[in-house]
Amino acid sequence: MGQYFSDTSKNEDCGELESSFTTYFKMTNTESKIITQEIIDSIELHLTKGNIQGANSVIRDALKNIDNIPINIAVTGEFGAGKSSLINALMGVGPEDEGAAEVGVVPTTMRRTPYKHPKIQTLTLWDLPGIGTVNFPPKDYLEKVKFQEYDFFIIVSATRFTKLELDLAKAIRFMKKNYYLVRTKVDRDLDNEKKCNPRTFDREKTLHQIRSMYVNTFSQNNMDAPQIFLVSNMYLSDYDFPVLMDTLIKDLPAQKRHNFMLSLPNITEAAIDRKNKSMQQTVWSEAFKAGLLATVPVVGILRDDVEKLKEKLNHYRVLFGVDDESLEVMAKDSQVPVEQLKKLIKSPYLLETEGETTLGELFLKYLEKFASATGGPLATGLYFRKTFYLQFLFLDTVTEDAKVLLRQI
Ligand SMILES: Nc1nc2c(ncn2[C@@H]2O[C@H](COP(=O)(O)OP(=O)(O)O)[C@@H](O)[C@H]2O)c(=O)[nH]1
Ligand SMILES: [Mg+2]
Repeated sequence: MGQYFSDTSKNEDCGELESSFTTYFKMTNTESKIITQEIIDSIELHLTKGNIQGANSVIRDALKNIDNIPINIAVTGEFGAGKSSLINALMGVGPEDEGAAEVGVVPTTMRRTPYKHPKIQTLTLWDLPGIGTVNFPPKDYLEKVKFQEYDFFIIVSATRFTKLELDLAKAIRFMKKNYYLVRTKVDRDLDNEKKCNPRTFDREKTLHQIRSMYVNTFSQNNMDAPQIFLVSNMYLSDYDFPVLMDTLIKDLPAQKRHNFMLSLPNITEAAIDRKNKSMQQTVWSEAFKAGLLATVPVVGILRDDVEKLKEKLNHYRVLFGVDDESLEVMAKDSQVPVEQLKKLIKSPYLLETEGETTLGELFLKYLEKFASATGGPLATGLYFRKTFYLQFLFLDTVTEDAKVLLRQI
């Protein structure tokens, strides 16, 4: 066990560093990788040659890029289709929350409206006027809304697809952009169907019919139907919203995945786990980067580290929606006293008692929990500085807290 306490992460043997780095990223599946394979290869190459500075600078640039790269998502569809509601869903805010898109209002402007994600500054959702409202030909419409600025389009429809919308879809593809077709309000369709045919009502059959109607519209116009996501903005975890989240993450380039994953609402445990995986990769990369450059053994945890750790923990709590402000909102929405919610979770108390002893104890706890587990930095044979192990512990704690709250509410 003694080796885990070595306070320095300096490892003279580059071969070992190289293999631990690649081992970690090999354990991460391709679809959730936030660093591209080319970058991983380039780091590996630097390490093979013993070029520590080179490897370090590649990691530094990759992390900077991941943090700063903008993500712009266009949401288009006719008035009342559920664009504003979908934008709020993607931002993880309720219609009454600050910064939310106003729901159920007639658009007063024919221009696009940007909504900045409340937690992820680099992510903007653009509310575009429906093509039927402005009545432009698709090419002019796309020019007007500055199509080239978006990573992808979401076309929202609540009834059926018009010819103009089909043409728009075709034009988007022609411009070499991706679009996703989201059919909203399926909860309402199911309710209506149930009311009209209470005895013969079949949920799956009704959903299948909605899907088929869209597929037919495409095939009648000699177009391949895209994947169609049946969504309820009211009951996000019930239909295809989780599939939509998975698909968007998978399709985005690796360096945009991290912030996009973090931006998504905690609607399923799988979504929370994905955030964890994504954050883990950044902590791991930071730790690895620090490990490469460490030349002086650091004894214990410095006062400076304590402040930084506190900041980290708070940041993670915000990202996982278990910070005080999020708990207040949750308490109001679920009408459960905030004290009661706080009793269910651990992260608010993690750093409550100050001082090195507490952090030391936490560190021991981490080792107990993870020393025998496969995966994670311990399994790779690299011994990072204590502060990084604590960040992994924070990450797992906020992840568990988010899950506990999801189950509770
Ligand atoms: N039942 C149900 N109502 C929805 C859904 N999405 C939106 N709405 C409602 O439909 C209306 C129009 O939604 P809104 O998001 O403002 O549409 P927009 O005009 O495209 O921005 C509002 O009353 C919403 O509450 C949904 O998935 N299910
Ligand atoms: Mg709207």
